[in-house]
Amino acid sequence: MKEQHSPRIILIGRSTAGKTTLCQRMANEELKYHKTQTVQILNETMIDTPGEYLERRYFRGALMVTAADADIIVLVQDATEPGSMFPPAYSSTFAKPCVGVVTKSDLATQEQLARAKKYLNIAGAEEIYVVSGVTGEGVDDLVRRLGFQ
Ligand SMILES: Nc1nc2c(ncn2[C@@H]2O[C@H](COP(=O)(O)OP(=O)(O)OP(=O)(O)O)[C@@H](O)[C@H]2O)c(=O)[nH]1
Ligand SMILES: [Mg+2]
Repeated sequence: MKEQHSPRIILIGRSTAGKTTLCQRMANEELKYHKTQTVQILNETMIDTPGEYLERRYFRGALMVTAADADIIVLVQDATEPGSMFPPAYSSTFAKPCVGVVTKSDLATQEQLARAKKYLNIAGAEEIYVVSGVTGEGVDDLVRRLGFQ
């Protein structure tokens, strides 16, 4: 019989969106900034990707291959970013449940939060969570949804 495991998630979003900070927060690790250079797996459950995987067309194939290992796609959008790298209906390319996460809620205005949610809706996220990796706001709800302890 297959061993029970927490769902494996993959975080996708542009550079500095806050993917690594959120992973560290969800894993209860010390927040330590480092630029993600390559795919990193935390706690055997979180696949953290470099922003370049989304930003550069050349890496999109690698992102699809990496996402094949995941049960849930997590699209990460920085609330303070006045644009989005996610194409419309982006989630449909993965054919997996897709959760949207707006980061940097501690820095954002209501208008910025609403705009970020709209981008994630357009990208096809089925549910959207608003969090701050730095203060931890909203992270507990997300952790429950993702099936972590
Ligand atoms: N205020 C605030 N800062 C944040 C938050 N999340 C991330 N940051 C900051 O934003 C910067 C980038 O965060 P990372 O978590 O490294 O971003 P990333 O998405 O992993 O970026 P890449 O590894 O380059 O793809 C760091 O200086 C973080 O401290 C947040 O929720 N609030
Ligand atoms: Mg990173």
